[in-house]
Amino acid sequence: MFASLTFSDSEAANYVEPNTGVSFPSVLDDTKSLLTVGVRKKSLFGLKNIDVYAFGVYVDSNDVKKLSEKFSNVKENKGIVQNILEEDMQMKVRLEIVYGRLSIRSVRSAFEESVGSRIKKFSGSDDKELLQRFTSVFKDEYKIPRGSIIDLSKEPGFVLQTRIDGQVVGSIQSKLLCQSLFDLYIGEDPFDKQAKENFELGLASLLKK
Ligand code: DAO
Ligand code: DAO
Repeated sequence: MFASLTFSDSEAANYVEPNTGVSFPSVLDDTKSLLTVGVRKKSLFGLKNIDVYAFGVYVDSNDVKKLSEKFSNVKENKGIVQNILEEDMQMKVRLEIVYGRLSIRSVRSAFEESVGSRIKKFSGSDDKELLQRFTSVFKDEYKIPRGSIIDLSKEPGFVLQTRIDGQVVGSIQSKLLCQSLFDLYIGEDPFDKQAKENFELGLASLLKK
């Protein structure tokens, strides 16, 4: 599926996101498989698009096996993707920052806009309390220079856990927040359309196994 599969040693394979050159391990936490990579862009002053971060989306292979039984009758991949956003299955999106001048303030306001719009879409109303519960983990003293790695993982029971460079900075139990966050990458109107298509293809082939 990816043009640039490289093997750094006999075990570990990495996928390189071609626009940014960022590489992602094909397996994380022993059981999570990389299904797609992509780029989050943002337009600055309506003038130019900057690459903010590269991302990789992982699904837990054991959870996918369970799903394949549940969805054995669903023929269309699209339906499955919408369904897995609502399932209690482990997933992870890893972000690697490529924009060198990211401030916590801009992360907070981008998050309120992107995740906020999804919360509204799924729940029909603004949930300022939920957004603030999440953005309160974005402490002003955190630094996220180019190369920082942010892992957002959906843990059992719809717990969204955030890690910066491996360190846990917050965990929030909310199905709505989990669904809204992953919708940005694999939902109806994703940041990177090609990445979403590759996710669907990857998931379909995992489900056939
Ligand atoms: O410097 O004001 C600026 C422009 C920054 C654009 C910020 C986009 C933030 C996107 C979310 C990043 C999440 C880690
Ligand atoms: O790209 O709009 C977006 C959504 C990105 C979600 C980013 C969450 C970042 C959490 C960590 C912040 C660290 C200060």
